[in-house]
Amino acid sequence: RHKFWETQPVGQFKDIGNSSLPEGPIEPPTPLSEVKQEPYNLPNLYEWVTCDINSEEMCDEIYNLLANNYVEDDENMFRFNYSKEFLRWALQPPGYFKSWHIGVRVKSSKKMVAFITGVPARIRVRDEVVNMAEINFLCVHKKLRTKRLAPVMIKEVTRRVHLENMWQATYTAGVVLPTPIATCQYWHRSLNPKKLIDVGFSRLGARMTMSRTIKLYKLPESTVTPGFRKMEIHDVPAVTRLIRNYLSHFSVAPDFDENDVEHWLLPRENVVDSFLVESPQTHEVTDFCSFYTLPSTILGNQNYSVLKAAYSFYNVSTVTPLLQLINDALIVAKQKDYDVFNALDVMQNDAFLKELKFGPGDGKLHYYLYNYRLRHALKPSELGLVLL
Ligand code: YNC
Ligand code: MG
Repeated sequence: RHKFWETQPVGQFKDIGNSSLPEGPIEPPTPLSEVKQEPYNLPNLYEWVTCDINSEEMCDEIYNLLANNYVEDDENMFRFNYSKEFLRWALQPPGYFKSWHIGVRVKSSKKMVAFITGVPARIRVRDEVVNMAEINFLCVHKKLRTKRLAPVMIKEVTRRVHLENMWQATYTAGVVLPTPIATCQYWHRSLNPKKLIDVGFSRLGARMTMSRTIKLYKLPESTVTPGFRKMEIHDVPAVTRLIRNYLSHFSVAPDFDENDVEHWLLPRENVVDSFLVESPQTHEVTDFCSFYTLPSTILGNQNYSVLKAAYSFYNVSTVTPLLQLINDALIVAKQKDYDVFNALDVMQNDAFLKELKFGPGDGKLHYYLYNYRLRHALKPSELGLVLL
């Protein structure tokens, strides 16, 4: 059924429920000298390219490939529209490898037709911190689909990850593959209900009028928590302590150090927003919330072309109630003109989704590990990881 995935060191469907298999790596590392030194073969018309995301021209080519060919919803009404600034951020965390930013071009025209990326991350699985690759942005041009190019892309990124002496990876996908470590759901909180209904993102509820709907989702003009402010560079040590302690409670979570926190959580305009609560009394940082910016192109609407979406990233509440903290995040997202605030049911998000008027989305997001077996699938609330 999965001609490619059956050959890979991933949990297989036939092994589900077999508790005699140990947790941990499926295959041991091989000596680096035994890792294939040359790239995998592509069909003859195509060639590999290692992408320089800092080059304006290359960044444009990658942006355009993804903007026209990357992930769409099931009804093909929306397509992710990652910005160039976002891609530069996502692909250049501390210790990144340029060799893991992999494109495929048509030899004759040099047109970019496929892409896949990895970035390094320390991911803790239960008590073990594992050096992994986070794989993302796998994309094959619409005209080259179902020609088995994706397995070649995956094998090539795997080879380049192995060359850096890393043997595990994590990734998420909307499709079911062998086999998810967790299956999560997106929830959506309307900030601009009229536009969301006009573009077909949401529907008017039963026995609801537009004006009642607008009133239902109305938010205060400004945040309510005393000491709530934007994160700044001098907050990195305090935020790192807060986040590390919080993430230690989940079965799978990143092992962030101060450099990671500075990269992933320090605010960048139109890419990532982070806020914290500094106690007006003690000046301690007690709470934190963040979201990243990922617009979607609206396909075939007369009135609107872009849906502005915020995605809940990492949140920690120790003093401010989580509901109030996230409500303040909704308020700033509304101030910044986002149309919708999205969140997965990971970590403790379940505790605020319904109360803050998020509605469940259709479609799931499956989380995976490569070359690492877990005995049982995790509940979304056991996951402390958000990928972009
Ligand atoms: C997917 N999303 O099952 P079998 S998510 C992984 N992730 O293999 P073909 C996928 N595998 O079942 P197409 C996948 N989607 O026969 C499909 N597959 O064993 C598998 N869409 O290949 C599929 N981006 O080339 C099948 O299919 C085989 O032309 C079929 O290409 C697929 O970034 C794709 O959704 C997704 O651009 C490129 O449809 C294409 O359809 C496309 O004939 C729109 O492929 C965009 C889209 C995916 C977003 C993502 C995470 C990717 C993870 C990849 C796996 C990483 C493994 C770890 C590597 C490092 C290891 C170390 C160490
Ligand atoms: Mg293909």
